Amino acid sequence: MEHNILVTRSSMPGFEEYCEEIKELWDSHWLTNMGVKHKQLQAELENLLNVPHVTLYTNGHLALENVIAAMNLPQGGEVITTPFTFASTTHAIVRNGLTPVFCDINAEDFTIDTTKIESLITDRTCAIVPVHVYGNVCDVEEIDRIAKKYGLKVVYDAAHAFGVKYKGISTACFGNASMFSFHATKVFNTIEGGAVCFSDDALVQLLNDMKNFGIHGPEEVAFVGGNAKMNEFQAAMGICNLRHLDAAIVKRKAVVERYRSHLDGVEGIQLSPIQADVESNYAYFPVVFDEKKFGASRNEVMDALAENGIGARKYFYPLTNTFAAFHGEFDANKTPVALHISKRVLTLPLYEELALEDVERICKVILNCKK
Ligand code: T4K
Repeated sequence: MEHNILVTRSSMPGFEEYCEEIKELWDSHWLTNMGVKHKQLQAELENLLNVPHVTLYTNGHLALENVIAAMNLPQGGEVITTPFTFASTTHAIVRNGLTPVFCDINAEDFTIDTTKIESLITDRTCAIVPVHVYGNVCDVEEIDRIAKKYGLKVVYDAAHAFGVKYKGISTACFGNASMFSFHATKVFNTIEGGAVCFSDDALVQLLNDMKNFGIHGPEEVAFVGGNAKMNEFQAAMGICNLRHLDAAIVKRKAVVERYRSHLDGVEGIQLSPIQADVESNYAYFPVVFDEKKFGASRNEVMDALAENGIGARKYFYPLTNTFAAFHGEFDANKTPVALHISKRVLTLPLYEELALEDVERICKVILNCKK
Protein backbone atom coordinates (compact mmCIF):
# COMPACT_ATOMS: atom_id res chain seq x y z
CA MET A 1 0.00 0.00 0.00
CA GLU A 2 1.44 3.34 -1.02
CA HIS A 3 1.55 6.17 1.52
CA ASN A 4 -1.09 8.90 1.60
CA ILE A 5 -0.28 12.34 0.26
CA LEU A 6 -2.09 15.43 1.56
CA VAL A 7 -2.57 18.66 -0.39
CA THR A 8 0.18 20.29 1.62
CA ARG A 9 2.40 19.76 4.62
CA SER A 10 3.79 22.41 6.94
CA SER A 11 7.42 23.42 6.55
CA MET A 12 9.13 23.05 9.91
CA PRO A 13 12.60 23.78 11.22
CA GLY A 14 14.56 21.06 13.04
CA PHE A 15 13.19 20.31 16.50
CA GLU A 16 16.48 21.33 18.13
CA GLU A 17 16.55 24.59 16.22
CA TYR A 18 13.10 25.58 17.43
CA CYS A 19 13.88 24.52 21.03
CA GLU A 20 17.01 26.66 20.94
CA GLU A 21 14.97 29.61 19.66
CA ILE A 22 12.33 29.39 22.40
CA LYS A 23 14.79 28.65 25.23
CA GLU A 24 15.02 32.27 26.33
CA LEU A 25 11.22 32.43 26.66
CA TRP A 26 11.60 30.04 29.62
CA ASP A 27 14.14 32.36 31.17
CA SER A 28 12.18 35.56 30.59
CA HIS A 29 8.63 34.22 31.04
CA TRP A 30 7.68 36.79 28.38
CA LEU A 31 5.29 34.92 26.09
CA THR A 32 3.33 37.54 24.17
CA ASN A 33 2.42 41.25 23.86
CA MET A 34 5.07 42.30 21.36
CA GLY A 35 8.09 40.69 23.05
CA VAL A 36 11.63 40.31 21.71
CA LYS A 37 10.82 37.55 19.21
CA HIS A 38 7.89 39.51 17.82
CA LYS A 39 10.09 42.58 17.38
CA GLN A 40 12.93 40.56 15.88
CA LEU A 41 10.71 38.85 13.29
CA GLN A 42 9.09 42.16 12.39
CA ALA A 43 12.50 43.76 11.76
CA GLU A 44 13.71 40.75 9.76
CA LEU A 45 10.62 40.89 7.57
CA GLU A 46 10.90 44.64 6.97
CA ASN A 47 14.45 44.02 5.86
CA LEU A 48 13.68 40.98 3.70
CA LEU A 49 10.64 42.51 2.00
CA ASN A 50 12.24 45.94 1.72
CA VAL A 51 9.06 47.59 3.00
CA PRO A 52 8.99 50.46 5.54
CA HIS A 53 6.57 48.81 7.97
CA VAL A 54 5.43 45.32 8.96
CA THR A 55 2.88 44.63 11.70
CA LEU A 56 2.46 41.05 12.91
CA TYR A 57 -0.82 39.31 13.74
CA THR A 58 -2.05 36.12 15.30
CA ASN A 59 -3.43 35.10 11.89
CA GLY A 60 -3.83 36.43 8.37
CA HIS A 61 -7.57 36.93 8.62
CA LEU A 62 -7.37 39.32 11.57
CA ALA A 63 -4.54 41.12 9.79
CA LEU A 64 -6.85 41.70 6.82
CA GLU A 65 -9.80 42.70 8.98
CA ASN A 66 -7.66 45.16 10.91
CA VAL A 67 -6.00 46.79 7.92
CA ILE A 68 -9.33 47.26 6.14
CA ALA A 69 -10.67 48.89 9.32
CA ALA A 70 -7.59 51.12 9.44
CA MET A 71 -8.44 52.50 5.99
CA ASN A 72 -11.28 54.44 7.65
CA LEU A 73 -13.81 53.64 4.94
CA PRO A 74 -17.44 54.86 5.16
CA GLN A 75 -19.91 52.36 6.71
CA GLY A 76 -21.82 50.59 3.94
CA GLY A 77 -19.22 51.67 1.38
CA GLU A 78 -18.65 49.38 -1.59
CA VAL A 79 -15.44 47.40 -1.93
CA ILE A 80 -14.54 45.81 -5.25
CA THR A 81 -13.08 42.34 -4.83
CA THR A 82 -13.18 38.84 -6.36
CA PRO A 83 -15.18 35.78 -5.25
CA PHE A 84 -12.47 33.29 -6.33
CA THR A 85 -10.72 33.23 -2.98
CA PHE A 86 -10.84 31.82 0.55
CA ALA A 87 -13.77 32.87 2.79
CA SER A 88 -11.46 35.23 4.66
CA THR A 89 -11.26 37.90 1.93
CA THR A 90 -15.00 38.46 1.64
CA HIS A 91 -15.60 38.03 5.36
CA ALA A 92 -13.00 40.67 6.22
CA ILE A 93 -14.92 43.16 4.07
CA VAL A 94 -18.36 42.25 5.39
CA ARG A 95 -17.24 42.12 9.03
CA ASN A 96 -16.11 45.73 8.61
CA GLY A 97 -19.66 46.81 7.71
CA LEU A 98 -18.72 47.21 4.04
CA THR A 99 -20.43 45.80 0.95
CA PRO A 100 -18.44 43.53 -1.35
CA VAL A 101 -18.98 44.17 -5.06
CA PHE A 102 -17.72 41.16 -6.97
CA CYS A 103 -15.59 41.65 -10.03
CA ASP A 104 -14.82 38.74 -12.30
CA ILE A 105 -11.37 37.18 -12.63
CA ASN A 106 -9.39 36.72 -15.80
CA ALA A 107 -9.24 33.21 -17.22
CA GLU A 108 -5.44 33.16 -17.50
CA ASP A 109 -4.05 33.76 -14.03
CA PHE A 110 -7.32 33.89 -12.03
CA THR A 111 -6.65 37.36 -10.52
CA ILE A 112 -9.09 40.29 -10.78
CA ASP A 113 -10.00 41.22 -14.38
CA THR A 114 -8.92 44.85 -14.38
CA THR A 115 -10.87 45.57 -17.58
CA LYS A 116 -14.06 45.01 -15.58
CA ILE A 117 -13.30 47.12 -12.51
CA GLU A 118 -14.27 50.58 -13.76
CA SER A 119 -17.79 49.55 -14.80
CA LEU A 120 -18.43 48.48 -11.17
CA ILE A 121 -17.43 51.81 -9.64
CA THR A 122 -20.27 53.88 -8.16
CA ASP A 123 -20.28 56.95 -5.91
CA ARG A 124 -20.25 54.54 -2.95
CA THR A 125 -17.10 52.69 -4.02
CA CYS A 126 -14.32 53.33 -1.53
CA ALA A 127 -11.74 50.56 -1.97
CA ILE A 128 -10.45 47.60 -3.97
CA VAL A 129 -9.37 44.37 -2.28
CA PRO A 130 -7.67 42.29 -5.00
CA VAL A 131 -6.24 38.83 -4.30
CA HIS A 132 -2.85 37.56 -5.54
CA VAL A 133 -4.50 34.16 -5.78
CA TYR A 134 -2.14 31.12 -5.74
CA GLY A 135 0.70 33.68 -5.56
CA ASN A 136 -0.14 34.95 -9.08
CA VAL A 137 0.44 38.69 -9.10
CA CYS A 138 -2.53 40.94 -9.97
CA ASP A 139 -2.12 43.65 -12.60
CA VAL A 140 -0.81 46.03 -9.94
CA GLU A 141 -0.05 48.85 -12.39
CA GLU A 142 -3.59 48.99 -13.77
CA ILE A 143 -5.10 48.69 -10.29
CA ASP A 144 -2.90 51.58 -9.19
CA ARG A 145 -4.05 53.68 -12.16
CA ILE A 146 -7.74 53.02 -11.45
CA ALA A 147 -7.35 53.65 -7.71
CA LYS A 148 -5.65 57.00 -8.32
CA LYS A 149 -8.24 58.06 -10.91
CA TYR A 150 -11.19 57.39 -8.58
CA GLY A 151 -9.54 58.10 -5.22
CA LEU A 152 -9.87 54.51 -3.94
CA LYS A 153 -7.85 52.70 -1.29
CA VAL A 154 -6.21 49.41 -2.28
CA VAL A 155 -5.58 46.61 0.20
CA TYR A 156 -4.09 43.47 -1.33
CA ASP A 157 -4.97 40.05 -0.01
CA ALA A 158 -1.46 38.70 -0.54
CA ALA A 159 -2.09 35.66 1.70
CA HIS A 160 -0.54 33.40 -0.97
CA ALA A 161 2.16 35.73 -2.20
CA PHE A 162 4.83 35.83 0.49
CA GLY A 163 8.24 35.80 -1.18
CA VAL A 164 6.81 36.76 -4.59
CA LYS A 165 8.38 39.67 -6.47
CA TYR A 166 7.12 41.63 -9.47
CA LYS A 167 9.77 43.47 -11.48
CA GLY A 168 12.12 42.87 -8.53
CA ILE A 169 9.71 44.49 -6.02
CA SER A 170 8.14 42.47 -3.21
CA THR A 171 4.36 42.04 -3.26
CA ALA A 172 4.52 43.68 0.19
CA CYS A 173 4.98 47.04 -1.49
CA PHE A 174 1.86 47.54 -3.63
CA GLY A 175 -1.33 49.44 -2.83
CA ASN A 176 -1.99 51.14 0.51
CA ALA A 177 -1.22 47.85 2.28
CA SER A 178 -0.78 44.11 1.71
CA MET A 179 -1.71 41.24 3.98
CA PHE A 180 0.26 37.98 4.16
CA SER A 181 -0.92 34.77 5.81
CA PHE A 182 1.64 32.79 7.77
CA HIS A 183 -0.73 29.86 8.36
CA ALA A 184 0.71 26.35 8.71
CA THR A 185 -0.29 25.63 5.10
CA LYS A 186 1.66 28.55 3.63
CA VAL A 187 5.10 28.77 2.00
CA PHE A 188 6.30 30.56 5.15
CA ASN A 189 4.53 29.82 8.41
CA THR A 190 4.50 31.01 12.01
CA ILE A 191 2.14 28.10 12.94
CA GLU A 192 -0.78 30.52 12.58
CA GLY A 193 0.05 34.11 11.82
CA GLY A 194 -0.10 36.99 9.46
CA ALA A 195 1.30 40.40 8.64
CA VAL A 196 0.30 43.72 7.19
CA CYS A 197 2.92 45.57 5.14
CA PHE A 198 2.68 49.27 4.28
CA SER A 199 4.63 52.47 3.90
CA ASP A 200 2.39 55.11 5.54
CA ASP A 201 4.03 56.05 8.89
CA ALA A 202 0.66 57.20 10.26
CA LEU A 203 -0.64 53.63 10.16
CA VAL A 204 2.02 52.20 12.50
CA GLN A 205 0.52 53.36 15.80
CA LEU A 206 -3.05 52.85 14.61
CA LEU A 207 -2.49 49.21 13.58
CA ASN A 208 -0.50 48.46 16.74
CA ASP A 209 -3.30 49.91 18.90
CA MET A 210 -6.00 48.10 16.90
CA LYS A 211 -4.49 44.68 17.54
CA ASN A 212 -4.17 45.52 21.26
CA PHE A 213 -7.69 46.55 22.36
CA GLY A 214 -7.24 50.16 21.23
CA ILE A 215 -4.81 50.71 24.12
CA HIS A 216 -2.84 53.79 23.16
CA GLY A 217 -0.89 54.36 26.37
CA PRO A 218 -0.74 53.08 29.96
CA GLU A 219 -3.90 54.98 30.92
CA GLU A 220 -5.49 55.66 27.55
CA VAL A 221 -7.81 53.39 25.59
CA ALA A 222 -8.46 55.43 22.48
CA PHE A 223 -11.00 53.22 20.69
CA VAL A 224 -12.66 49.78 20.81
CA GLY A 225 -9.96 47.51 19.40
CA GLY A 226 -9.68 43.73 19.41
CA ASN A 227 -6.82 41.38 20.24
CA ALA A 228 -4.79 40.06 17.33
CA LYS A 229 -1.19 40.04 18.52
CA MET A 230 1.27 37.42 17.30
CA ASN A 231 2.72 35.61 20.32
CA GLU A 232 6.38 34.78 21.00
CA PHE A 233 6.15 31.08 20.07
CA GLN A 234 4.67 31.97 16.71
CA ALA A 235 7.36 34.59 16.12
CA ALA A 236 10.09 32.12 17.11
CA MET A 237 8.73 29.65 14.55
CA GLY A 238 8.86 32.42 11.97
CA ILE A 239 12.45 33.32 12.84
CA CYS A 240 13.46 29.68 12.33
CA ASN A 241 11.44 29.13 9.15
CA LEU A 242 12.79 32.32 7.61
CA ARG A 243 16.31 30.85 7.72
CA HIS A 244 15.12 28.02 5.45
CA LEU A 245 12.77 29.98 3.19
CA ASP A 246 15.05 30.18 0.14
CA ALA A 247 15.81 26.46 0.30
CA ALA A 248 12.09 25.67 0.68
CA ILE A 249 11.24 27.70 -2.43
CA VAL A 250 13.96 25.93 -4.44
CA LYS A 251 12.44 22.56 -3.50
CA ARG A 252 8.93 23.74 -4.34
CA LYS A 253 10.17 24.93 -7.71
CA ALA A 254 11.51 21.46 -8.49
CA VAL A 255 8.12 19.94 -7.62
CA VAL A 256 6.30 22.43 -9.84
CA GLU A 257 8.69 21.83 -12.72
CA ARG A 258 8.13 18.07 -12.45
CA TYR A 259 4.35 18.59 -12.55
CA ARG A 260 4.72 20.86 -15.58
CA SER A 261 6.91 18.34 -17.39
CA HIS A 262 4.01 15.85 -17.31
CA LEU A 263 0.93 18.07 -17.51
CA ASP A 264 1.90 21.02 -19.67
CA GLY A 265 0.38 20.79 -23.15
CA VAL A 266 -1.98 17.91 -22.31
CA GLU A 267 -5.27 18.47 -24.13
CA GLY A 268 -8.02 19.55 -21.74
CA ILE A 269 -5.61 20.69 -19.01
CA GLN A 270 -4.92 24.35 -18.26
CA LEU A 271 -2.06 25.23 -15.93
CA SER A 272 -1.39 28.48 -14.12
CA PRO A 273 0.83 30.67 -16.35
CA ILE A 274 4.46 31.49 -15.71
CA GLN A 275 3.91 35.24 -15.29
CA ALA A 276 6.28 37.68 -16.96
CA ASP A 277 8.54 39.68 -14.59
CA VAL A 278 7.43 37.58 -11.61
CA GLU A 279 9.66 35.70 -9.18
CA SER A 280 7.31 32.97 -7.95
CA ASN A 281 7.07 31.34 -4.51
CA TYR A 282 5.50 28.18 -6.01
CA ALA A 283 2.72 28.30 -3.41
CA TYR A 284 -0.01 26.30 -5.15
CA PHE A 285 -0.37 24.12 -8.24
CA PRO A 286 -3.87 24.62 -9.66
CA VAL A 287 -5.01 22.62 -12.69
CA VAL A 288 -8.18 23.43 -14.66
CA PHE A 289 -9.86 20.45 -16.33
CA ASP A 290 -11.97 20.87 -19.45
CA GLU A 291 -14.12 17.75 -19.31
CA LYS A 292 -14.98 17.82 -23.01
CA LYS A 293 -11.36 17.81 -24.09
CA PHE A 294 -9.80 15.83 -21.24
CA GLY A 295 -12.53 13.21 -21.08
CA ALA A 296 -12.90 13.35 -17.30
CA SER A 297 -14.29 16.04 -15.02
CA ARG A 298 -12.46 17.76 -12.16
CA ASN A 299 -14.56 15.77 -9.69
CA GLU A 300 -13.73 12.47 -11.39
CA VAL A 301 -10.02 13.28 -11.27
CA MET A 302 -10.33 14.26 -7.62
CA ASP A 303 -12.09 10.96 -6.84
CA ALA A 304 -9.43 8.96 -8.71
CA LEU A 305 -6.71 10.73 -6.73
CA ALA A 306 -8.58 10.10 -3.46
CA GLU A 307 -8.87 6.38 -4.30
CA ASN A 308 -5.10 6.40 -4.57
CA GLY A 309 -4.64 8.13 -1.22
CA ILE A 310 -3.90 11.54 -2.78
CA GLY A 311 -5.64 14.59 -1.30
CA ALA A 312 -6.11 17.27 -3.94
CA ARG A 313 -8.39 20.20 -3.03
CA LYS A 314 -10.93 22.42 -4.77
CA TYR A 315 -9.31 25.76 -3.96
CA PHE A 316 -11.52 27.78 -4.59
CA TYR A 317 -14.92 26.14 -4.87
CA PRO A 318 -17.55 27.25 -4.03
CA LEU A 319 -17.15 30.94 -4.87
CA THR A 320 -17.58 33.23 -1.88
CA ASN A 321 -20.51 35.01 -3.60
CA THR A 322 -22.50 31.75 -3.39
CA PHE A 323 -21.99 31.17 0.36
CA ALA A 324 -25.14 30.39 2.35
CA ALA A 325 -23.89 33.05 4.77
CA PHE A 326 -25.00 35.70 2.25
CA HIS A 327 -28.54 34.33 1.76
CA GLY A 328 -28.53 34.71 -2.03
CA GLU A 329 -27.57 38.38 -1.84
CA PHE A 330 -25.08 38.01 -4.72
CA ASP A 331 -25.37 36.52 -8.19
CA ALA A 332 -22.47 34.28 -9.19
CA ASN A 333 -23.59 34.52 -12.83
CA LYS A 334 -22.24 38.06 -12.77
CA THR A 335 -18.76 36.57 -12.35
CA PRO A 336 -18.98 33.93 -15.09
CA VAL A 337 -15.26 33.29 -15.49
CA ALA A 338 -14.82 32.75 -11.75
CA LEU A 339 -17.84 30.43 -11.78
CA HIS A 340 -16.45 28.48 -14.74
CA ILE A 341 -12.98 28.08 -13.22
CA SER A 342 -14.25 27.22 -9.73
CA LYS A 343 -16.19 24.27 -11.17
CA ARG A 344 -13.14 22.92 -12.98
CA VAL A 345 -10.11 23.68 -10.83
CA LEU A 346 -8.19 21.26 -8.66
CA THR A 347 -5.18 22.18 -6.56
CA LEU A 348 -2.60 19.41 -6.51
CA PRO A 349 -0.37 18.48 -3.56
CA LEU A 350 2.59 20.82 -3.20
CA TYR A 351 5.06 21.24 -0.36
CA GLU A 352 8.80 21.39 -0.03
CA GLU A 353 9.24 17.79 1.09
CA LEU A 354 6.99 16.29 -1.59
CA ALA A 355 9.16 13.68 -3.30
CA LEU A 356 9.49 13.87 -7.07
CA GLU A 357 8.52 10.18 -7.23
CA ASP A 358 5.25 11.19 -5.56
CA VAL A 359 4.72 13.83 -8.23
CA GLU A 360 5.21 11.09 -10.83
CA ARG A 361 2.62 8.97 -9.03
CA ILE A 362 0.10 11.85 -8.90
CA CYS A 363 0.56 12.69 -12.59
CA LYS A 364 0.14 9.05 -13.53
CA VAL A 365 -3.23 8.86 -11.77
CA ILE A 366 -4.35 12.09 -13.47
CA LEU A 367 -3.23 11.03 -16.93
CA ASN A 368 -4.90 7.64 -16.47
CA CYS A 369 -8.22 9.53 -16.20
CA LYS A 370 -7.78 10.92 -19.72
CA LYS A 371 -10.09 9.44 -22.30
N1 T4K B 1 -6.93 35.10 2.22
C1 T4K B 1 -6.68 34.02 1.46
C2 T4K B 1 -6.69 34.18 -0.02
C3 T4K B 1 -6.42 32.78 2.05
O1 T4K B 1 -6.21 31.70 1.28
C4 T4K B 1 -6.39 32.69 3.46
C5 T4K B 1 -6.14 31.41 4.10
C6 T4K B 1 -6.63 33.86 4.23
C7 T4K B 1 -6.89 35.05 3.55
C8 T4K B 1 -6.65 33.86 5.71
O2 T4K B 1 -5.39 33.59 6.28
P1 T4K B 1 -5.29 32.83 7.72
O3 T4K B 1 -6.20 33.54 8.67
O4 T4K B 1 -5.67 31.39 7.52
O5 T4K B 1 -3.84 33.01 8.11
C9 T4K B 1 -6.45 26.37 4.63
C10 T4K B 1 -5.87 27.33 5.63
O6 T4K B 1 -6.41 27.13 6.94
C11 T4K B 1 -6.00 28.76 5.27
O7 T4K B 1 -4.97 29.45 5.95
C12 T4K B 1 -5.83 29.00 3.79
N2 T4K B 1 -6.08 30.35 3.40
C13 T4K B 1 -6.74 28.08 2.99
C14 T4K B 1 -6.58 28.27 1.51
O8 T4K B 1 -6.39 26.75 3.29
P2 T4K B 1 -8.18 24.41 4.87
O9 T4K B 1 -9.48 24.34 5.59
O10 T4K B 1 -8.12 23.95 3.47
O11 T4K B 1 -7.00 23.71 5.72
P3 T4K B 1 -6.86 22.20 6.21
O12 T4K B 1 -6.90 22.18 7.69
O13 T4K B 1 -7.80 21.34 5.48
O14 T4K B 1 -5.35 21.86 5.77
C15 T4K B 1 -5.00 21.59 4.44
C16 T4K B 1 -3.83 20.62 4.46
O15 T4K B 1 -2.70 21.25 5.04
C17 T4K B 1 -4.05 19.36 5.28
O16 T4K B 1 -4.60 18.37 4.46
C18 T4K B 1 -2.66 18.99 5.77
C19 T4K B 1 -1.91 20.30 5.78
N3 T4K B 1 -1.71 20.81 7.13
C20 T4K B 1 -2.75 21.42 7.77
C21 T4K B 1 -2.59 21.94 9.02
C22 T4K B 1 -3.72 22.62 9.73
C23 T4K B 1 -0.47 20.70 7.74
O17 T4K B 1 0.49 20.13 7.16
N4 T4K B 1 -0.29 21.22 8.98
C24 T4K B 1 -1.30 21.84 9.66
O18 T4K B 1 -1.09 22.32 10.79
O19 T4K B 1 -7.74 25.96 4.96
